[in-house]
Amino acid sequence: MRIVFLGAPGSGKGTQASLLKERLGLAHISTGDLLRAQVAAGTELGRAAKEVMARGELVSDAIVLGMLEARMAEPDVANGYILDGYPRNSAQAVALDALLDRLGMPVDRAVLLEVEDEVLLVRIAERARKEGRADDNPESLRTRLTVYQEQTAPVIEHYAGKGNLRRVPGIGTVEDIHARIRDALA
Ligand code: B4P
Repeated sequence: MRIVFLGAPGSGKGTQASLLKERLGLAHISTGDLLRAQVAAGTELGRAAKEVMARGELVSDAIVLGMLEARMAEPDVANGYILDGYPRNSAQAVALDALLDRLGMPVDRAVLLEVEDEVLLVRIAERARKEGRADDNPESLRTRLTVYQEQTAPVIEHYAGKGNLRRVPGIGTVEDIHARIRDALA
């Protein structure tokens, strides 16, 4: 199974993708996690991405695509994948289609986690308290939500047009939402 997860920051993409990876044995590819690993390692790429991420803006398409291409070449991806956090704008959606066509691994399902903004704010505030991520502050979160509305929301139409979009309510317990996702993938 090859899946793309869509949803606003805090909608539970990372949480649900980890659970699906565990249960279905798929590769979980989070561009946010890949970028944070580069920042933590202090690589040239990480240095370029660090401030952009902390502000809540999108890292350049070329950087993220290069990183994704390298990850997609790893052997575990052959069993299926969950893409979490990519694509995040229309240009990335087009680039992803081209990459996956080349690899012969097209997307089977796009899952959109739908959560109201008020709930997102509460979840991110809670994560800020627990984990202290550089972009989990009120100002960056506002930027991330605006970026999501302006740049990422159009990607939903990209997958709706292909007929493989499934909308899943993202409120409730993690297990309840997981069960809804499993139904949506069946
Ligand atoms: P991401 O790492 O993708 O961050 P995110 O959108 O906030 O989602 P995340 O997966 O972390 O949150 P989740 O919903 O799981 O991106 C971070 C930054 O990296 C971006 O702003 C950008 O700068 C850069 N970036 C990443 N990809 C890029 C790309 N393709 N192009 C350019 N730049 C890119 O969870 C949020 C919280 O909610 C968690 O604490 C969780 O415990 C909690 N939660 C989850 N489910 C819950 C539930 N059911 N009930 C209660 N709480 C729940």
